[in-house]
Amino acid sequence: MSKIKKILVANRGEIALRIMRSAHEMDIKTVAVYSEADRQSLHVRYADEAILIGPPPSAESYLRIDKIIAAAKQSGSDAIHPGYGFLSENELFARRVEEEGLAFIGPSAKSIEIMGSKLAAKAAVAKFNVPLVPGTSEPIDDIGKAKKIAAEIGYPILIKASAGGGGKGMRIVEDGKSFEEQMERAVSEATSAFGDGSVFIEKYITKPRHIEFQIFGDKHGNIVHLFERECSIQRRHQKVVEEAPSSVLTPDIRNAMGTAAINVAKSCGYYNAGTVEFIMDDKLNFYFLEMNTRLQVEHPVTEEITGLDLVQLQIKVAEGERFPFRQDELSIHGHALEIRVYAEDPANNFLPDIGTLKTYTRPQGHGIRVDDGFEQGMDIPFYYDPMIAKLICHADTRDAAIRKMIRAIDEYEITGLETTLGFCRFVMEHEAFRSGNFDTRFVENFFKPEAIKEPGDNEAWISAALAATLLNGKNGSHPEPAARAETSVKWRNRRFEG
Ligand code: MV4
Repeated sequence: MSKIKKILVANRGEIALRIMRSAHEMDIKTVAVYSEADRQSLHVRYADEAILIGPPPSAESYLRIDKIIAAAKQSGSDAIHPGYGFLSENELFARRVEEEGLAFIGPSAKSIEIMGSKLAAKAAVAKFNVPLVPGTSEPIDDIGKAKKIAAEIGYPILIKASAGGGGKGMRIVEDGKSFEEQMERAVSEATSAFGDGSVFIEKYITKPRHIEFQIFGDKHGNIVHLFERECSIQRRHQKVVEEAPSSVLTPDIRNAMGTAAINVAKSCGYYNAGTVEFIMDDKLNFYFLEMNTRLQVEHPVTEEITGLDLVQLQIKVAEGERFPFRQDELSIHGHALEIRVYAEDPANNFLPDIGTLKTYTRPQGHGIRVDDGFEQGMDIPFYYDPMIAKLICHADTRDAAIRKMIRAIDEYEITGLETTLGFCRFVMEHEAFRSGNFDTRFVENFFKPEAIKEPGDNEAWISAALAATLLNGKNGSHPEPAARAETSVKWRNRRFEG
């Protein structure tokens, strides 16, 4: 393996920029690929070269292996970074990249393939001392036999599709009465959704926390973990808040989980960055669920607490370098939080609210990081994920990180569309979040759109104007522009209070 000179980034938005920044710091040239919807995007402007690969729909652009390989050849790239989403966990893509003599900045195609199937993953880790949720580890072919196992495990149980993931293809069965019917439905759903009807059953953990471990391997067989991320604050399997470290892990549990995570990675000969996902029950028992064979959206919280640049490490590992640290040289520094700012309307069932960023001003200051792919005046395209930005805060303690996050949310000014900023502020201020005592049902248990008592935009303006008028002691005159703007921002951001 030799030094990489030019990387094609097979992605868009904030993660494409994130990857290119690290590449440039390493004197590596970058090539952007883009769809017709992304002509004006920042990743296109930031790259040394940019190649148009097709119309806006992902299936005709960012998911086209042939076009991306052609762009890599045309530009003389020697490596491809897939980012997250799109082709990042497609083993055919990883294999093709390597067959074309290019470096894939990620794990082997074989690792992706094994971990892409939950049953193959369970089979791989079987001899590696990794705790699994009680259940079956073979595809169910005999419903009668499966029902007996379900009765032994105890209801409720969960039917999962082997080819599923991220919450897709799961079915809860409350008792034996509906077992056969639910099983038939699960198989037929899995067949039509994934083209693979293999399902298995697990005991249903009713109040799980989602805790994942960042692992990193080099191509010389060294694997370390970079501690955990707590991602229990989710909405319909979409993460909303992530943090590191978790406030429930003791050093002993952290060690045990970290060792299990490394064993999962060893079971498939893993190298490069990966994430091992566990669920934890209310008694702090943990179980391996699945492995994500990519750099994750929430990787910045790990970067903040370890001080490492994960993209730089990914590139070095792809170049064949040894991992520069031993496990005992790594430690946790402070506490980091990340919120995902989506162009979605929390008052309206989180419906995407795409449009133009009329004003867009990022928060600043010590311990604040914003990873985004937009500037004021740009449109959030309708074709892709509506995430505007990730806001990351790092401080000495969890409480200080939360306070910093609230300050940053209040100073983040986005107008022109609705965002999840206020919703994230609601989470930050909630007693259950503050105490650290929450699980994956946080949003459904605590968040109700009725909690939003925001006056309509006009009313907010009137209240703001009135307040400013009273403060100024001038009856009927217009408030100063600065006072108006400030008051309206406060209104917008504080609407979830209470
Ligand atoms: C579970 C579970 C309870 N028991 N497995 C959802 C996403 C996928 N990665 C696995 N998931 C779950 N698997 C058993 N045996 C509950 C979930 C689950 C969940 C897990 C992590 C984060 C959020 C979640 C929300 C609902 C259900």
